[in-house]
Amino acid sequence: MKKVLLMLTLLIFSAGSFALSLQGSTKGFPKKAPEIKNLVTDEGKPFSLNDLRGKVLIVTYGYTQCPHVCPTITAFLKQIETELYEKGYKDKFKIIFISVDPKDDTVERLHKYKTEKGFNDFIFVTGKEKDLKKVWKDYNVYVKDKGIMEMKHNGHVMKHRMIDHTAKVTIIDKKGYIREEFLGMYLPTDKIVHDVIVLINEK
Ligand SMILES: [Cu+2]
Repeated sequence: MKKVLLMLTLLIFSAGSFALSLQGSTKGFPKKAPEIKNLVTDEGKPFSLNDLRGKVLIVTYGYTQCPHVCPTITAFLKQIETELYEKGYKDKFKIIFISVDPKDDTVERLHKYKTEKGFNDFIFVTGKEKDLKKVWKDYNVYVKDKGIMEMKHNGHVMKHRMIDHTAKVTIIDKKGYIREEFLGMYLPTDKIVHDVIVLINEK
């Protein structure tokens, strides 16, 4: 009897500490992930959060012509993906990249970006401006298109398409609830890997 009680206590304790052990920004969460409508994947298929229910989702926001921020974020995400694959969690999570550039990020451009950069298992998502705007608003992503800007690189003038945008990752659990976010472009890969595993193992 004592043994059973001890086991029960341990179980309850570990279940409790699991829920508390998310390491991102959890303020305002859990929150039902707002519906994402009318968007399309880089394979030209309709994008639906419901189709991904049962997987932990790692969502970021950016554009293919982004000079620094998005390449940094996607490199970290690739590292996270590799670690989770090595730990045997393939098919238990999905990385999603939602465009902040309806003007230039066509389905074709997103697909080319994904395959050229080796992000083959990520889902890139785009759509019409009004539909994307709704998603940015619902997911609290700031987006400001600044057009073409000239920047100097080692004495050369380079033209960049500049869109200011929030750099962050939103983590959605298997039941479709936003649980936490990681802000900034330098993603703490260990923490994200840890948290995704915690959420994969939730009932
Ligand atoms: Cu970017």
